[in-house]
Amino acid sequence: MNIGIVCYASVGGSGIVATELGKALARRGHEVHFISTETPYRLGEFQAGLAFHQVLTPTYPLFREPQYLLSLSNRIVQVAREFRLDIIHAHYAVPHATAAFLSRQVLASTNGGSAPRVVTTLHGTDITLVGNDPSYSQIVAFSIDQSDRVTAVSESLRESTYSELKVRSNIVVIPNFLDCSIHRRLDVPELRQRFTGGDSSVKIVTHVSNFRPVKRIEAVLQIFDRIRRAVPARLLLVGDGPELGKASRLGRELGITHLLDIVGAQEEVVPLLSMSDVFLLPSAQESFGLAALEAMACEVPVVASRVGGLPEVIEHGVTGFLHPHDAPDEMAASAIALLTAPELHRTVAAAACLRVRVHFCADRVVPMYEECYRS
Ligand code: GMT
Repeated sequence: MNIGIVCYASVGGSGIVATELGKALARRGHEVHFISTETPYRLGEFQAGLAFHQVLTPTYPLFREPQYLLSLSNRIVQVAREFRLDIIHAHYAVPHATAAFLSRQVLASTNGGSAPRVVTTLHGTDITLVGNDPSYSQIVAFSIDQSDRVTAVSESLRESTYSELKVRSNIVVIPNFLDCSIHRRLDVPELRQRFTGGDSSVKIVTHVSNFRPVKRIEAVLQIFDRIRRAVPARLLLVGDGPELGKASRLGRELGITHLLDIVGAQEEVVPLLSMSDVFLLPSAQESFGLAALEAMACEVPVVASRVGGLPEVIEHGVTGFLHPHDAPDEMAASAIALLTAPELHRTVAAAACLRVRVHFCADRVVPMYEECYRS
């Protein structure tokens, strides 16, 4: 099939999932055309069957507002015509489902009613934080309902879409996934030594995100502050975003700056996760929690909030620990238990990794998208 994947290129779960899906589909013999403002993050080396088409949004002094929806829709029309797309797959509803709908209308009107089919995948904040804002909600709900197929990355997100946007479409849950040949724990003794100074008693507590308010960076620091009082530990912060400055400021206020390793946005997270002992994800909302899945695949137990789709990824007490998002004491207690009881750590790490391999690898999940396209 010829598939156009519309996604955000910036660092974030929806773009990563869209990129991994495109790469996997190309390996399975499909022709995939990414349509985005920049080469998608994590696209990596050239791969046969993959092409990238840039969306350029011209500016004009009369407009204060960039016309992204129009330039994107126009680009989809061009790519669909030139490469005879069968499917336009919009990742993240805002405004990609609307752009896909608009371009399908244009294509159908100039081709005797025939046009590619539109699939929209809902990722989370496109519904729970942005899409349900009264400034957008009517158009977002309409555009989702105009899609030929709609998928959501968790049951929780499916339910929120029905309850918050009153969408009528049948939403199919297709969970997020990883390329499990890449997402596996590596042996990285030298890297670990760089961060621990060679002291084997020092534990590495890690958080990876795009540092938005929804990730609750203050909670990451508060939980770590409790952990380091009980166990020698360092906090590794990976990623970038508007709240990263807050991490440094809170670190200073808590007097733990010397225990922080802030490495910014990194394309290769597997080596960093492979040297980690515990992963913290105290988000206020998380439709799925791809970062948690990546940690679990690298045998790092996750301590996270019991919100959104995280309970569909982590079974409390078996493959990680879940607590109310505003319970730093409970989260710290679980992390300390993991860091001080090697047998518990081994059992949870192994169960987490097994859960990823059984349920969340590309070989299991990508055929679900193919089935969706075929239908
Ligand atoms: O979490 C973010 O801020 C980024 C956002 C995105 O669109 O990239 O992530 C959402 O989609 C991911 C991929 O499906 C999910 O794993 C994240 O849980 C979800 N984030 C939230 O729901 C807050």
